Amino acid sequence: MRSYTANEVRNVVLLGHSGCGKTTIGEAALFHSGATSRQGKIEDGNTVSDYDPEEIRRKVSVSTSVLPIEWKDTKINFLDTPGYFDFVSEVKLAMSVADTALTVVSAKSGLEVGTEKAWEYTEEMKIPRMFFINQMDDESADFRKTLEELRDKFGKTVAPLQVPFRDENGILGFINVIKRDARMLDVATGKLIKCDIPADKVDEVEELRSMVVEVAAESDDELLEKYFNDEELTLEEIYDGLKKGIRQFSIAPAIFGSATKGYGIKLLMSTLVKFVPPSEECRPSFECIDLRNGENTGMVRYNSEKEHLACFVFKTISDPYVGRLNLFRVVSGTINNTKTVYNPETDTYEKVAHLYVMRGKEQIEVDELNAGDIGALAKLTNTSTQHTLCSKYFPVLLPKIDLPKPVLSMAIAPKGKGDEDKISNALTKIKEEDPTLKVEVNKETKQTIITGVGENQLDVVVNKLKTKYKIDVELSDPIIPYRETIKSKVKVQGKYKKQSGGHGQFGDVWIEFEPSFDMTKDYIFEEKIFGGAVPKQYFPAVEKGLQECVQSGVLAGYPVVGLKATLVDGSYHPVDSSEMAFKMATSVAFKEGLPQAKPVILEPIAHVEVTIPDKYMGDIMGDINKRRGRILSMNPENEKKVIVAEVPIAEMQKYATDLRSMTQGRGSYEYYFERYEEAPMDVQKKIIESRKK
Ligand SMILES: Nc1nc2c(ncn2[C@@H]2O[C@H](COP(=O)(O)OP(=O)(O)OP(=O)(O)O)[C@@H](O)[C@H]2O)c(=O)[nH]1
Ligand SMILES: [Mg+2]
Repeated sequence: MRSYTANEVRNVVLLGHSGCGKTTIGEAALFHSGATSRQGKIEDGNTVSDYDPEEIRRKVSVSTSVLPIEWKDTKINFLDTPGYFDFVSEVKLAMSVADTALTVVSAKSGLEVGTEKAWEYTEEMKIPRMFFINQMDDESADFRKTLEELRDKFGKTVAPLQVPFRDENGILGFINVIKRDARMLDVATGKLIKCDIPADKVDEVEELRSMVVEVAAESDDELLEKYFNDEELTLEEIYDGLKKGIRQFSIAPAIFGSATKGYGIKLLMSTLVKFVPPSEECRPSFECIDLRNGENTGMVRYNSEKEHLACFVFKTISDPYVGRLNLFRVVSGTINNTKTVYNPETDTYEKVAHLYVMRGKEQIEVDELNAGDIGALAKLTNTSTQHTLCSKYFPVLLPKIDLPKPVLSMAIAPKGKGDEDKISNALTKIKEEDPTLKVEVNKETKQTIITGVGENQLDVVVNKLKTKYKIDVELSDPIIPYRETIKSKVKVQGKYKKQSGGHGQFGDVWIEFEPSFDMTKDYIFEEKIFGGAVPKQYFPAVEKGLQECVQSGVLAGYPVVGLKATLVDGSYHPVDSSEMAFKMATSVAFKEGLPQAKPVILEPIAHVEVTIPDKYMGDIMGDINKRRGRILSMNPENEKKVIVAEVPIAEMQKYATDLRSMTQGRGSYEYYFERYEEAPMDVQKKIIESRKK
């Protein structure tokens, strides 16, 4: 593959709801551009993009693949992203290195949540966009309805460049709206043959044409004037207007086709080359931090091979079969296989021995890559996703993008004995590939907890462990770290006495237990001993005893917090008393005293912020109430609402899944531990019961 410059490259991210056909479009583009000799199918598990065993098994994409194709002296790097919402970080990272978004919509399903989200992302990131309305070969495909839904939702920005139609035999044809040129499918050859515009389509074509011409004219003052003077715009002028409109985000052209049948795929590639601005124009520069003189912000790097080198790593693959690879976009300058690059994040140098262009999992070795292009480096030891690689003499840091916070936690444990060490190594590797996966060992419960964005993501982790690392694991709800405390004051005696011949044991304490009201500390210990009733040397033993006792409360064995213990009296024996005996005496006092001091169970409460479209407000608030939550406020944020609430963590365990089903994936949330609170009586009873089992 030859090297391309930023004015010859289009980095196109494929977006859209799961199942709309993104991977199949990538596959069709590879085939129709001649990059591959046959077109793979999702059903056969042999597409270039979905090569991972998990993708083949599920028949959906779980991670982004790069699919470079060469078309009309231009390189189009398709970035095929997963449509499942759990993998949105893959989408966002792919978008961070793309210049244009191609949102795919199924003409069978019409507008879906994934289509809306794709639009939101392109609005956030301000990148030019285009639609491909796919699955037109299907009998149930409804192009009119799909287009209307798109225009209802996104306005007249959506500009159809074609009108599809079916003849009386159901055979498909397409009319080029701008050229007023109709083509009919020749069933025998699969080719499109020129034909007349069907009489019943003439008005429709004219109507759509004037819509497209109007938006094209609006992108340029001169064209607009001509348009208002009722002068006919030339084809070139319309094309120019479209190009400008795409660059200014005011036009998102829509074309139609079928990925499985290959209809519209060449047109798609040609449209990307002809109408979509090259990388250099879409993303002329990138903001970065200049590291030469401290950390200077506000600097930019131009998307040009003449600049100093800076690359942004948007993906790390760490796989026992594929090896370790870092995929990056050259943001500025040129990288070649003789260079050493600097990673300012880890302050290390990485050697560039082999430089690749990735096509799915295939590594195609190249000598150099210029600004605007996408490539990969193997075996970098200190580099991973969101890192910058740059010239050591002109170091810069490219900004990281915000990724969704992991919210769904599960405890993970190996089924087989002896896999504990293996599992933690494997999880480290999987985590490297997935920046939204969190892995930690809970000190209190000793459970390994994995936290992700959704159930599918965690399920992928389980399957990767099984197939790639040969470790069988099971997931369970994490143990909730309840606490115990007391609500009243008691004064009790704890006496420990043993006389079994020879040297005896004697310790005797009077302790006052009361609430300290400080739930961040387990206990506060004081002594008010007068006249040496307990000799000073035994005070530390009493405290030690207390320290051990608070590990396990008297109700359900959970750690005790918010306790104040004051040693007020006691007695000792000059020979039999010992530290050990005083520690035991304290334990007796604790076990005697706490049950009398109104012990209660405390549960962890989370601060929760749920972001949802307006129409779900009622449902979500009702649901939070059912979860024993308290709503603190409701605030507007862009087009959405944020509900701020406090909810017991025990009630939040499956919230990621439930919120998704309540909002069809439109809602998101974040939460963090806020404080402990006394659990309601019925909840306490259940907790105590379940600990007895
Ligand atoms: N009839 C028909 N089926 C299609 C077409 N394009 C894709 N499909 C089928 O639709 C299903 C989903 O296609 P994919 O390419 O996996 O869709 P995707 O958008 O990549 O899905 P995710 O990876 O889950 O986001 C597969 O069974 C494809 O064979 C098409 O043009 N016509
Ligand atoms: Mg896919």
